[in-house]
Amino acid sequence: MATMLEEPATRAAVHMEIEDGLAVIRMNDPARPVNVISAGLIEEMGEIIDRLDAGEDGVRAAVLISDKRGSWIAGADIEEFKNFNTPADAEAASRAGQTLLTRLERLRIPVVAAIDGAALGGGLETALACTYRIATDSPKTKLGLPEVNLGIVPGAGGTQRLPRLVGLRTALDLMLTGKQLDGRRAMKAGIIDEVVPAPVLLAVASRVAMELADRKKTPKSGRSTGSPDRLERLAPMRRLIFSKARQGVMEKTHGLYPAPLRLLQVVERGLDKHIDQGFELEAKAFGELAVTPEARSLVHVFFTSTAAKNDPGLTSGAKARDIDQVAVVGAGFMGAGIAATSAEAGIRVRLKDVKPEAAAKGLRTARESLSKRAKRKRLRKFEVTKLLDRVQPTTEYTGFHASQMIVEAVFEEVSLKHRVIQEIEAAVGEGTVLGSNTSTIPIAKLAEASARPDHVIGVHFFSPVEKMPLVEIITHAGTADWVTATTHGYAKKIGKTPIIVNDSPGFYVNRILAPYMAEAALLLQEGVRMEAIDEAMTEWGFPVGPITLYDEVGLDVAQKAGKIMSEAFADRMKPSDIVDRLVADGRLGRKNGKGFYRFGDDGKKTGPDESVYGVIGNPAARELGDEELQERLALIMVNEAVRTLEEGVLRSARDGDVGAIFGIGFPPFRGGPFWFVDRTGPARVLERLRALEQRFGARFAPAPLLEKMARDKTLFFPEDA
Ligand code: 3H9
Repeated sequence: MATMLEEPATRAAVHMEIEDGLAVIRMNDPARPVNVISAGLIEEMGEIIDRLDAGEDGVRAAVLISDKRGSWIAGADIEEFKNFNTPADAEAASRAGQTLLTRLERLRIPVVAAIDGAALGGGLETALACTYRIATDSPKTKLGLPEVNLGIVPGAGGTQRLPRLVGLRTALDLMLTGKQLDGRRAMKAGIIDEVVPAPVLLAVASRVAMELADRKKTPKSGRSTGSPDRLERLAPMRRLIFSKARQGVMEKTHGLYPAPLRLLQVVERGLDKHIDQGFELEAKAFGELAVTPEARSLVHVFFTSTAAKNDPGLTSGAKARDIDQVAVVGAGFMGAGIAATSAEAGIRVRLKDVKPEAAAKGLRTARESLSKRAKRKRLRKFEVTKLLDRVQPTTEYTGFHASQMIVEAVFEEVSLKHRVIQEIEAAVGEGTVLGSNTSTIPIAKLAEASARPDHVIGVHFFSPVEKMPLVEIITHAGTADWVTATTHGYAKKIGKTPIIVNDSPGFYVNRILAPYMAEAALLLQEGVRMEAIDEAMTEWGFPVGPITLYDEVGLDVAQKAGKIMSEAFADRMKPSDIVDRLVADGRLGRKNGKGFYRFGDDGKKTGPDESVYGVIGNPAARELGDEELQERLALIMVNEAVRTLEEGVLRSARDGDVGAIFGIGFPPFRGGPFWFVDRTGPARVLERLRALEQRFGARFAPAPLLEKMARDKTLFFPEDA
């Protein structure tokens, strides 16, 4: 006989239905867009486990499923991390999670995790405690342990269960990178037992649960990788794996992030012990890490970037228009990247260039990129064909009228862009957004050529488009709110994190980059070696130093951008003539294999090109400590960021942190320039800038807003103080 046991209405995050010996445990937190493991959910799940433990209604098997489409469990409730005041608070949270999942794992009945949507962090840890795991093939299904990205380690048993299930190398790779796998890749890794289409998930999971109860089936996961690998059980092999992993972490992070190193320690020490002892080590590490400044900054990055993605910050209530087709004008490297990224998100794309060869080349570049992604995602043949067919090349404006959004990515020249805007407008009607992927030209200037200036907006992608997560959306004074909302929606749809800024030279990202790059050139002029400058900044946490960045961006591009910025902000951004001299010497950076550094035939950087010092007329004999280099370079950028907020270029400090981290690689563990000011203290930042101003002049003059904040003792994020 079927029974339906409802939970009290006030506590409806989890409820259980029992029918014919099968319990279906359904999660659906009404207060949240996603299911999270909050203190409340732990309590409710605990009560359900009590009932199952007591053998309620002859339950023989259970299925754990979510009623929220596209979300299984997104992990621990990161909001609750803000309440961790001491390591003991966080350790207690970890222990609560571990205890719940150990109870789930040790139930006498089999439990099948039926996963559709994100199973991340504590979500995947929950699945690991189940007997059998089935995932859907939906693109929303993602499995991973992304805790290191929040400055912590998995705290609900993941550090111990995952290596025991899939082997050391696979587990370390997943936990150190935080990478997220879709159902098929998770099955290949040995995490998932079965992948099914979403509509049949519950039916399959229910059948499997009963088969497991009847011992007609056993879990398969873990086996495909042959794990735990026999070789990995040998002590020398293990030592080698850990030492390589440690080396990799140090190379990547310079030891600036405590979580990955601590993770390696917890896994290594826990592996030889009983799993419960491993849990002890894990809880302690979780507790200590969760209250570090690095973890606090990374949690800030999570919330600010999510908010930037979800909130266009428009007060008018203007609605975004749905986008299913875009047209890209200019099939160069950027245009092809924009086309590929859009197609990957399910959008049809017209990719136009003037000459058929150029359009064909753009198509090839876009398709190569899509094919690589399809391979990584293990798409089936028909899915790949469908994906590639989404990009159509053209030399005409045909088919443009069906696009809701146009992105022009032609050469950075005002007259050319003006002409292209007019041609586009002749081909499309009212209601089509006209976006320009310019990185330097004011959007208001571009709009001058438009018959519908309110439709014109900047949509600034970063290179390579497929990899860089930021899109800077630039509105000019006349941009209509629906245009802003639609562009924001488009950026989000293609998986980017957008920030919306007001039109101004360099917008936000290049504006704060310019004084930083100019300062690096001045340091070279003062005789500091290029590697010393680069190393100082990678040690500070940037992925590459500014001199390497010159080579990557292209010296000619940097020269052009530098001129525009120095014209606009003559008092602060007067560039040294070093870049001019290098360009005159035929050095364009990586693209022609000749820049500050040397490049091998394979395009890899081989070392500093000593002849550069001859070109710039300085023997590079001056030694400055890392601290001085870091202070000059970091503070000049941070100060400029504050100015952009003060001038209204940025709409919020939140966007400023997101833009600097995702657009430039400002060290995430420092939380972005504004978070950095808060953590360092505005008064201290002001004092250091004043000292630099005294030594080096007006380019270090503190932003008036900093002076005000120091005086009034205010912060950018007072709620997180
Ligand atoms: C962990 O699990 C530790 C354990 O090992 C230890 C336990 C003891 N918490 O991104 P979206 C909110 S650490 C709180 O726009 P999507 C988010 O802020 C955790 N809130 O949706 C947003 O709020 P709002 C490890 C969360 O569909 C809303 O949900 N897990 C959480 O584009 C919608 O989010 C992770 O690091 C959370 N865990 O993407 C996963 N997750 O509406 C973090 C989401 O107010 N989450 N919110 O703006 C994600 O990666 C994405 O949110 C997800 C959905 C892929 C799940």
